[in-house]
Amino acid sequence: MNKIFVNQVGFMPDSKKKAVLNFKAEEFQVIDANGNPVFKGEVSHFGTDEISGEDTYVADFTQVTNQGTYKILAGDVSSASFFVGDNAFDKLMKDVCKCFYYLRCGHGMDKKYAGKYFHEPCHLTKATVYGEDAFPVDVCGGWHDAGDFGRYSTAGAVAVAHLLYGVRFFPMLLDVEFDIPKVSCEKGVLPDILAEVKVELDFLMKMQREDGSVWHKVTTFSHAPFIMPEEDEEELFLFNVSSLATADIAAVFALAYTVYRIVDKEYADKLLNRSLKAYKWLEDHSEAVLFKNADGSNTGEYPENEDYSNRFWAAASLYEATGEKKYYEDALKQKPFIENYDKSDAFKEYTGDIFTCLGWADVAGLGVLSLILQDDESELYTFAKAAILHEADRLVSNGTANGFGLCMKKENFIWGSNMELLKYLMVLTVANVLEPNDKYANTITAGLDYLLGCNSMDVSYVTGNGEKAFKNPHLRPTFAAKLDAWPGLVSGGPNTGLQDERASKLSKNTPPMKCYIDHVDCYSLNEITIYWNSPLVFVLAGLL
Ligand code: G3I
Ligand code: 9MR
Ligand code: ZN
Repeated sequence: MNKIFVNQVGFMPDSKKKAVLNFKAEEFQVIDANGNPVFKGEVSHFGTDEISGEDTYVADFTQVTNQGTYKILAGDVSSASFFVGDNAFDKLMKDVCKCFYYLRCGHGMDKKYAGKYFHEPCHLTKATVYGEDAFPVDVCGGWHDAGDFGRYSTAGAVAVAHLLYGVRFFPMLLDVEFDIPKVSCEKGVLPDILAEVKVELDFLMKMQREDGSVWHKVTTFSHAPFIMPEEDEEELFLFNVSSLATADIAAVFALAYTVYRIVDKEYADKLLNRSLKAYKWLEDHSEAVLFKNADGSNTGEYPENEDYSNRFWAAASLYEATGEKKYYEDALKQKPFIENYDKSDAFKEYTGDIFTCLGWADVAGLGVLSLILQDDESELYTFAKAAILHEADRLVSNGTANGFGLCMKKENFIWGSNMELLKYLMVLTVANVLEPNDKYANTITAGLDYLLGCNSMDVSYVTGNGEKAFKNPHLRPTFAAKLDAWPGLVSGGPNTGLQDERASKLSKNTPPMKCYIDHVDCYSLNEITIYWNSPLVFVLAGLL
């Protein structure tokens, strides 16, 4: 079928603007809301590529800069509408942030702010320490991870990190308001983003044991059926501690200290103490303590094969928070372990540069962000900067290999491919801070275009944002309540792995970009999680 794929949300006036056609047209027009043509141009033929399965033609309308709502017409085919203007992403940003509020567990919700999406308090009982004869522990609060009700320490730490690095790199994020209850602090009232992040930080503090180590997760033994969170009354278990979770928490608490110390010294000091406690535990346990699900348990595992990048992130983050040389030296010592761990071509093909990976598993890139913030001209700073710029250049070059200008290769279409994309856009965003360049800005724009509708599925992967936004996330609360999904949720997106039953029925020859179904059953294609929303907040913050 002939189609015009376009970002269905919008464009900043000075950004590059393009639509992609999967058919040959002599000419295309941009028409305004009254149907009047404002621009005419010719398409250029790009051809086929290995990711989209389309013979693509590109329609460039960068010259349209006046504020307004438009569509593209070519022959008798019309695109979805989109907006051009300085505030093109304002609603999107608010929606994406508000989703964290809707994912709150425990007593987190208030009808006044949640409206029809309110759910009763949930997961309130104390959690049993799995396999130990210990008193049950109160770990109430935080955010549900995703479509499931699990709460996982590494996943939570990484989502918080994306948001707080967002604040550190782009302080204007502190001005974004998204209609959540106000929270007071020493200096008055917390900015919304810090009030929301505090919910998860408070929970993560509860996940830390007296000895400084951190439980890997708290979940029921098996995933709940598709019921409301408050109806999920199965026993909660705290599964084993891991050095992965402990290091990630050491890192993210140190980062949080650098943000909260400006508004609430006492809270910030508490975070730093907790970080140091976790770090001390890591020093006393130099062997990795990895994580495997208990036999028969099917909730999220978040497995990692080693903890080098986690320890690197913890050291780099504590260095940036305290300025103490000891942590710098620790990060430096950790670096060769990361470098030497897995250098197979397949791994490189899939990850790019390991030092620019931004979670949930490989987190060295988060350490690199701390080193860049420290900006001390040290060997590690120079290394960090070069890693970001080098990876950004690789991504720019990836973008020349398909008609969509998308910085992804076929290997990147795994479970949560939209996060692979958003992590790449974070790298490009940081590169654009370090050395502003149109090539980075244009690749970021093309990535956002893809996410928001300029893709061969012709779908916006953010609920409620775009005329053809996906509608059926794998998400328990809205399904159980028979409601439309909350606006602002990022779908996991196309995944050639096709790992759930419904997805497995798609042909194995489906092009990567089309390995997607907007169906609630498809957890390997269409779930949502906190750490798929969080990198989008960072990227949008870079455009504020
Ligand atoms: O690391 C390999 C790479 O070497 C290989 O080339 C590539 C292609 O096969 O796969 C990579 O591994 C992938 C891994 O994620 C790392 O990204 C696996 O294929 C993929 O199956 C795995 O998916 C994870 C999924 O859980 C299953 O474990 C997702 O990233 C992760 O986001 C998802 O997390 C779930 C939680 O468990 C439970 N809560 C919901 C959440 C989102 O679906
Ligand atoms: O709903 C679960 C989703 O959050 C997870 O990402 C996914 C993989 O762990 O598992 C989903 O739960 C499914 C379970 O694993 C198997 N039975 C069907 C469940 C979904 O309805
Ligand atoms: Zn809950």
